[in-house]
Amino acid sequence: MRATIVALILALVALPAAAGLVRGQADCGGSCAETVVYLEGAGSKTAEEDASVVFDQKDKVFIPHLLPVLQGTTVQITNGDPFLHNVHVYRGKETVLNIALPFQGQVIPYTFSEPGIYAVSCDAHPEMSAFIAVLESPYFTIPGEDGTYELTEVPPGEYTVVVHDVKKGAMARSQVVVD
Ligand SMILES: [Cu+2]
Repeated sequence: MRATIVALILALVALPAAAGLVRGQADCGGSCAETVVYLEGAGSKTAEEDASVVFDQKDKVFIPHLLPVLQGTTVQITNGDPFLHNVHVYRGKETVLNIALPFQGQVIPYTFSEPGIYAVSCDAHPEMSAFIAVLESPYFTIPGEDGTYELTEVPPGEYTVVVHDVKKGAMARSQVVVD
């Protein structure tokens, strides 16, 4: 696995002018765990109907801690623990979803149609917290721990790169031209 990753990194380094690549360094102010990077100006898109991703709960931790998705994506909210979780999703102070998952292996699909930052908590375990970032752009990623990020297969054009700390609400914007 590690050899594969190294090979991939070498391949990218060997192609510095790869078309459609946006690469940068986010200043996350310590941890990048709550930062998402995405492009504005790529036009608004909605996920295909069959697009789905998993948002799990394991050992009283939401996995992943920050889930970025394209608007219209159906998220499979899953309980990987052998005890009850109650998933409570807020946008601002408004509850958009409040569901109990009492059984291990239980899955409840929910489609996030409205863009925005959603905070997720579990009413049964106050220590659990996570975020779901619902984006209008399909070009997004979570930076590495060192702040580096890459967006690939971006069509040519001029975009705004947004580095968004979803917990602090802080955003940094910069312009980029993709050849
Ligand atoms: Cu819980």
